[in-house]
Amino acid sequence: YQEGETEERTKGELPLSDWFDPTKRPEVVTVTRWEAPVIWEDTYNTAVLESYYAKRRITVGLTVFATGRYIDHYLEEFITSANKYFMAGHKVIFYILVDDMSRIPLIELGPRRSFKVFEIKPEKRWQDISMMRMNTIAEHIVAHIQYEVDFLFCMDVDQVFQDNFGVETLGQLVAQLQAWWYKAHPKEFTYERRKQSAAYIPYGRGDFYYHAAIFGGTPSQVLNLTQTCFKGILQDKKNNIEAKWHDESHLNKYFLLNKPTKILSPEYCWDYHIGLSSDIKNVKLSWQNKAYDLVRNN
Ligand code: 2GW
Ligand code: MN
Repeated sequence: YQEGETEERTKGELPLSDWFDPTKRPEVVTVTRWEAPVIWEDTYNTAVLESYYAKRRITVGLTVFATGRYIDHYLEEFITSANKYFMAGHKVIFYILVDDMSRIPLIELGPRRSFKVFEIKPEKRWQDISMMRMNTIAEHIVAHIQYEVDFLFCMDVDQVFQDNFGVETLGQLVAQLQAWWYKAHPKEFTYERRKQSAAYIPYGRGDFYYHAAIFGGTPSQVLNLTQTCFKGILQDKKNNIEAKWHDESHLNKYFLLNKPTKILSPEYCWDYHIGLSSDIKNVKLSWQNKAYDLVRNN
């Protein structure tokens, strides 16, 4: 395989130096080897970004899946907090995918926010629930999302927004650093290490351990990502192998070969169980407690 930079990385974007200052956080990695920004609190200028995006009248999409008990456990808090903190002031469309329409909570959204609900068929295994999202997202991008939004994020439902998750996160292809691994050495990353899997990454390779709980970009970039990951998932099924962390393993392989044009610091998806860290200055979204006893029955 060949690693390459994602094409058109800065097409139509505000020049990085106008709003991003990597020297503001010298204690953490703020620029990758391939010169993509890693967005940390204090590195970005919100005023400059907001005036740029106000003129462009952007719409941002956000997909979220909830099946089974995840509807009652997590969906309401996720949407309620996103309503408040996700792209505040900008037009947002929530794409909510559930296996039971009748259990959608009643949610009042603020101005410039709307939602579309879709029914998906329940999968028997939780691994398949997680992995099938790649296919469902791709299908919805092709069918309608590509005509409806300028940027799209795809997120896990078991998390809650705590503060502004704003336009500084927008880009062609956006990846999230996994909070537990952002300081680890690549040889420790829990990538898929078996050659038989499409998600295989050999020891000695890999840049970061990315979290599948948040990824995004333009609809065309997210389409390519989700289609490619799903192809890998299907190939693995044919070969009777399942990657260690399911869709997340395939996502990490994708981002190895297609470098993200922007990376979000763990402040954008923090797990408070890690404990206090001086690197984490402003938590924008935090993991919810896992109700394993309730939800993981296999
Ligand atoms: C998942 C695991 C065990 C039992 C149930 C489920 C489950 C997941 C479910 O019953 N219903 C449901 O809608 N989901 C969706 O799949 C939901 O959107 C959830 O956020 C997502 C991923 O499952 P989750 O959040 O329980 O898995 P995590 O937090 O351990 O996720 C990481 O690893 C996953 C693969 O194992 C995914 O890559 C995920 O994106 C990662 O954050
Ligand atoms: Mn999750």
